Amino acid sequence: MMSAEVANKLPKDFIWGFATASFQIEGSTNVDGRGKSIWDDFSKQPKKTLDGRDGDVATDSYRLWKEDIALLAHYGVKSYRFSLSWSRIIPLGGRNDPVNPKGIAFYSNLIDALLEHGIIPFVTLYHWDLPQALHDRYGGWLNKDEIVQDYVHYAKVCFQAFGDRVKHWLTVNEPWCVSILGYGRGVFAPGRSSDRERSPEGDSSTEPWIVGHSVILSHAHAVRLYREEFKAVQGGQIGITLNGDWAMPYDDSPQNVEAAQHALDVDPIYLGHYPEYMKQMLQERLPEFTPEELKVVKGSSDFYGMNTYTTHLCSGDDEFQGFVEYTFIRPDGTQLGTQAHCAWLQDYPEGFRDLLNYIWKLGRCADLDFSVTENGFAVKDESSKPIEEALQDNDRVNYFKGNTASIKAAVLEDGVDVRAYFPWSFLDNFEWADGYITRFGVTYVDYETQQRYPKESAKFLVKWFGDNVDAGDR
Ligand code: PNW
Repeated sequence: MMSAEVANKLPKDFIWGFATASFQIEGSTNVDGRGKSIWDDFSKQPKKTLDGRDGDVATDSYRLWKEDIALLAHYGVKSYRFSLSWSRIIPLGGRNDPVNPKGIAFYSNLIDALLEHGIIPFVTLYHWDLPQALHDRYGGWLNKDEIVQDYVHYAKVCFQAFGDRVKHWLTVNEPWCVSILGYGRGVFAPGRSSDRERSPEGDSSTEPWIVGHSVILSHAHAVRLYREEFKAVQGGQIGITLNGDWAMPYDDSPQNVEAAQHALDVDPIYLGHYPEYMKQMLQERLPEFTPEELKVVKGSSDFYGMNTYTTHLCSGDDEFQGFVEYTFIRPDGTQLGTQAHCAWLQDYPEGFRDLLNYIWKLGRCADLDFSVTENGFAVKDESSKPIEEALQDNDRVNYFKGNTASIKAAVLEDGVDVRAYFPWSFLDNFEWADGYITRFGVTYVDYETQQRYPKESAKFLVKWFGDNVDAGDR
């Protein structure tokens, strides 16, 4: 019989750890044969990052990886989610281009060292750092036929090199950011947009949907390859991770209720088709899947991977056409929660619990379990404070207090089967268009010395998981 204490804890196989991504932490962009990624030059162009700084050094983790693993082990994490740099592994990116043994060796050593410390590697193949050569050669994600083949080849190289030890694969991180931020708003590399003040070329009315389509197909073909050629022997799981924030109607008017529902609609990987309202809105601008492609796309994730940060209030105008407006301000003028350093994030843990329940009900139909692969908070003014003060990251501690309580309630009271939880991020790091000004880390990084300092939030999370996950027989 389970003791009362065990029943009050998350199950012993619950995975928790911290997440990062290659371009945000590695630096050393021109060593050991690495090719350029689309973020290398983009981040060096004027006004692309808030502080004008690039990713050449970042948190220097390509050199300091042993220290980083020692810190992860000190925290006692069960797992570490990180991404592979395509440009280190195949510097020019393509299926006929050479593989770089030094790139393979770097990740191979990293994986071995994690395993030696008992830390499970959770590996993302693509976290936005496309090899520049593929963008220059044929337009990168804009060219479906070429990119699908090159991406699948890259995935195959990784399954062959690391799949004996890696049992948790994520194909792509957040297709929404890749397509909308990279090709619609143009704020992320490669920075294409119809806004000519921002970008010399690009068409925001078509390109995001072409890119989204290529990303979904690349993911799906890599999963098919894994299932056909690797899964039986290597025995891992593979899936994609999507942005998914909770959406509530601004008020109870029918168009706002509909707007919130649209904001939650899932994509072809789970539905087997694009949501109806998207087809209506975009008409011929939305690419169609051939019946053959759909067979590969539908069901192409072993689990539902979700990056979630916040909750929005949603509204649609009177003639609701599918375009959703988002706000954090309720009709009575109050804010939903504490504002983070970035505009798109407020702390609202109730929404997190609702989202966990909503996704679980959706996924149960398709027999999927799910993992929260990112969740985190950027504290206001953190970068301008002295280190000692920045380590007292109370707003982040409150955020994680609320969200860990929501996970626990969802699992133990609502019966939601969440398998993993990865706070973003292990370290302060290169926060894309925000440069180094916006910090998401549970570990403070002094960018002068590259010293790491655990913040209160790291201490809170380490203790919380120690107290709230069943330790089993260990
Ligand atoms: C995610 N938004 O990006 C990424 O996966 C991380 O690399 C990143 O550092 C982290 O969240 C924090 O930003 C997002 O505008 C970027 O809603 C923008 C949005 C959401 C997620």
